[in-house]
Amino acid sequence: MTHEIAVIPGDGIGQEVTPAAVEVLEALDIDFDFVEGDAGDAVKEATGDALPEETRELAADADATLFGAAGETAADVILPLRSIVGSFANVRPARAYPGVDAVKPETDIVFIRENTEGVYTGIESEITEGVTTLTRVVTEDASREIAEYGFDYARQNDFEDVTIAHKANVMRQTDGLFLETAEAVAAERDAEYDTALMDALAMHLIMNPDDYGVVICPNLAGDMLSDLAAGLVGGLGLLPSANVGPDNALFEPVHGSAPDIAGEGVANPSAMILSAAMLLDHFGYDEEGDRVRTAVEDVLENGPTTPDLGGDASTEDVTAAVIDHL
Ligand code: GGG
Repeated sequence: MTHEIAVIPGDGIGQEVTPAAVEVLEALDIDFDFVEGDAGDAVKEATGDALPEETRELAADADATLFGAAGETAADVILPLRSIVGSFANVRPARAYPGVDAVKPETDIVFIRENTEGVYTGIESEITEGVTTLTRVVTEDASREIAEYGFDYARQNDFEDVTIAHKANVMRQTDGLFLETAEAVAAERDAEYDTALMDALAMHLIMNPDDYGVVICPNLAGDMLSDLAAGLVGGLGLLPSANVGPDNALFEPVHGSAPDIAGEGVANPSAMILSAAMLLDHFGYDEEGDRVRTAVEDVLENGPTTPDLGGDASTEDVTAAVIDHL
């Protein structure tokens, strides 16, 4: 069976790490048909539209999408793409790997980030000069969907600790609904859990990351806390993610376009290749997904590594080493 994969490198280092992931997938004995689409800052400059209609259609029609990185046009590119594939959950695992100089080597946390609402609705306006507003939307349906996904994910992947992140003492209605709904889901499953105010949680994650397993978060909190956790394990070059919906999915590294190193050929492709491993899991190629993860782990431990991890290897060197290990 052929799987059609939309490949959208996007901006900056997305142009460098996305081909690396495709190369790794091509090295496996699986029938993938890769079709590339354009999106991002340069496309907007050239055409006036950061996400052209043909790219939208490509993602909608494909069996899954590999996305690289969004830059200044993130709100016009990655948010619509996540919606086009119907994703409601953004799964962001933050793991420390042997051989990588991690601040907290005991970290093994999966952020289950609500992917459709919160403050990422794009409902913003300038009501008068110098006064702007943003509408934060939280619904019972979306809160239920993400909480069910999070508790099921924890059970299926043997995580004992589940934490519901919120700020319901301040955002009483919106995060109040998120928290109340997630706690109801836990009660239905007779599942153990903790709740945590997201500001305090940021501190506790740094001090005691081993107290946490699965963290179920509203949208913005999931975006921020997963980046914080990247800092605990060696940087953003190591965090993959899956945007999961009922019928389709999009896989992307947690990092953005990294304009400071874009074009130099030294971006760490690990996060993107690990995102491709999550794509393999999604299609049921568990053994191949594990092989890719093991290959990345071997390379992280034994080199070569890119400058973000203290090495001097290029993106291509690391990709070739991963394929060699496969
Ligand atoms: N590949 C992830 C990416 O491009 N991140 C840039 C960004 O601004 N993302 C916002 C988000 O993840 O919601």
